[in-house]
Amino acid sequence: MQLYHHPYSLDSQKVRMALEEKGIDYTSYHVNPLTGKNMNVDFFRMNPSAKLPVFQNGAHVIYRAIDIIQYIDRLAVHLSGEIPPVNTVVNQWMQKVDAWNPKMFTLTHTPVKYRAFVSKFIRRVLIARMAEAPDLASMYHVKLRAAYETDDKVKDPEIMRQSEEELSKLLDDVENQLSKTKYLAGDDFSPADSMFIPILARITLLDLDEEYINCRPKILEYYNLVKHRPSYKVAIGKYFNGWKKYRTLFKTSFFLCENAIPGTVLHKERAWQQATMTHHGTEAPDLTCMYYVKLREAYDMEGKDPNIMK
Ligand SMILES: N[C@@H](CCC(=O)N[C@@H](CS)C(=O)NCC(=O)O)C(=O)O
Repeated sequence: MQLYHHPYSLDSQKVRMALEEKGIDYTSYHVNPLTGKNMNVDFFRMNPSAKLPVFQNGAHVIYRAIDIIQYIDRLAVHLSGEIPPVNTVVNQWMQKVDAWNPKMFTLTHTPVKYRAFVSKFIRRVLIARMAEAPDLASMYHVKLRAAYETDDKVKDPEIMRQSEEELSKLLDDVENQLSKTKYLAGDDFSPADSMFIPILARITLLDLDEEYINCRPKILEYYNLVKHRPSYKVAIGKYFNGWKKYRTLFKTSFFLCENAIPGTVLHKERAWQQATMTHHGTEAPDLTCMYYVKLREAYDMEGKDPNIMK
């Protein structure tokens, strides 16, 4: 079994916690979305959404965190030989937690300068990969368009308000539940907890504990309790406790700075794109014109961004 994931990715953390809780062994592959590694051709070919995590068991590939966790659960039951009834309470909580999308919340609480820098870098990677694998150009194009849409959305104060409101509502429901039970779906730890705890860790990473956690005593107590679990330590604590948080973040910023020095990525990639285009043009002359249309569109989108050439 293989898991493609990254310590930064909240949805990956959910799956990693569930795997640790069940004691399931797997081969781990780190794919850093902040450095555009999820756009690498081999990975993108397997998973054109480029989203993490991806779980593979033989020919079986699963893409959504909730589906992976349900699969792991069934697998663990199968291995232990017992067949407990389907726990609807656990499932309901899993669906509820899954319904909150952390993307806009995270982006709107990330400093603008850093956000713009990463976004520009990712768009350049996308354009370069498009030229590298012209057969995937239209899929890369979908991602590029989505990246521009996200850039627009993130500037909308209403989007920020909405994501904050949805999170507060989820936390209020959890607070209420934790006043009745020790864990989310009862008095035993369940996959619903594996899905929820990374949300608390994200709030901490964004330095928002005061606003969202400390004011909810039951959640605070629960958070302090679950932080002692080995699954939390392996999936989250290991990367984000104290100074390690800065080491994890530093590794990515170092990569981004190295590759963003003017004249390296952009010019090298452009020269290379020309070569690739010529190569593919010769290989499939009937498609040359379409390749150029895709690349031209990508460059046009790039040109529309007032910051991209700075
Ligand atoms: N519905 C998916 C969402 C996965 C997702 O959005 N993953 C983020 C990281 S937590 C990602 O890979 N983003 C990179 C991208 O969209 O290019 C799931 O539950 O697994």
